[in-house]
Amino acid sequence: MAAMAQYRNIVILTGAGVSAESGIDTFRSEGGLWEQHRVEDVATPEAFARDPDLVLRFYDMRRAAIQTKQPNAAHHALARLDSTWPGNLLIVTQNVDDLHERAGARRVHHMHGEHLTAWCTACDRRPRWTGPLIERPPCPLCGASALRPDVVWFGEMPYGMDRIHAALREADLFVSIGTSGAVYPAAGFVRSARELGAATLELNLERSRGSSWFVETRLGPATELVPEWVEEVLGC
Ligand code: BV8
Repeated sequence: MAAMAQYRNIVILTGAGVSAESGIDTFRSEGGLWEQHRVEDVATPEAFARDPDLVLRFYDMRRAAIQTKQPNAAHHALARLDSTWPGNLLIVTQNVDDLHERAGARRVHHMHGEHLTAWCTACDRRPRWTGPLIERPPCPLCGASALRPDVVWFGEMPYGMDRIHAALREADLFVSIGTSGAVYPAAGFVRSARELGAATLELNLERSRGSSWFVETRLGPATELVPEWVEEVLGC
């Protein structure tokens, strides 16, 4: 791949692998979240309708857990890139944790939602929320007991697809970090980026399902690969 410094508009897609070394479970790995819970039992609107307590407990557990974790060197390197990159840059994350922001990144878009906001289905607003939802607490904005996790469940439309597609149209470099390429539409972004003429780079522990769409793949832990790559891009 050509020298990194020549690129101007970068889209970075991150997945669970970028937070793995912060101690947050990934989904599909040994003992990952989807090994402990069936997706259709905890991460679909049907599951929430069928057994809301099971779903609320699942997200209460994860919401509490991420608040005990810290950003790692990969999050910090991306925050440094975000704060110094003169061109367009968007970190599109599939993660619902807040480690990118806690590392200082600002140009971050959570396409699958966030643990630390709740969605009030009565007033359709999203108040910041750090506590449990199992007791059906009232919405702090409208008082209704209609709060649900502010995450995109399977079968639901991801957030801000227009913003993502606009960034992909501008991008001359698409970088994917710590994702298995198993979940759509995120797994299809590399193909769109490639077809739109962008260079494509994958940084992952193992080849993802969409690996063949990447011009370059670098294998290893995010806390090593990402700081190295950011050094290259910033040329210093
Ligand atoms: C939708 C929030 C309509 C909740 C999540 C096309 C084909 C087939 C199926 C579909 C399709 N289109 C839609 C579907 C259905 C479905 C889907 O993709 N199903 C899959 C399972 C086949 N998609 C949907 O339902 C989506 N909605 O399609 O709406 C629509 C239609 C048209 C256009 C737009 C919309 C909604 C999907 C979102 C679901 N919500 N999360 C929650 O978190 O609980 S998905 C959730 O799982 C994550 O957000 C993430 O997206 C996904 C997990 O994937 P990864 O992050 O990649 O994690 P994983 O564990 O799999 O892999 C980790 C990787 O990291 C591995 O590769 C590993 O090697 C690497 N790694 C590990 N450690 C490290 C590391 N790398 C570096 N360093 C390390 N240390």
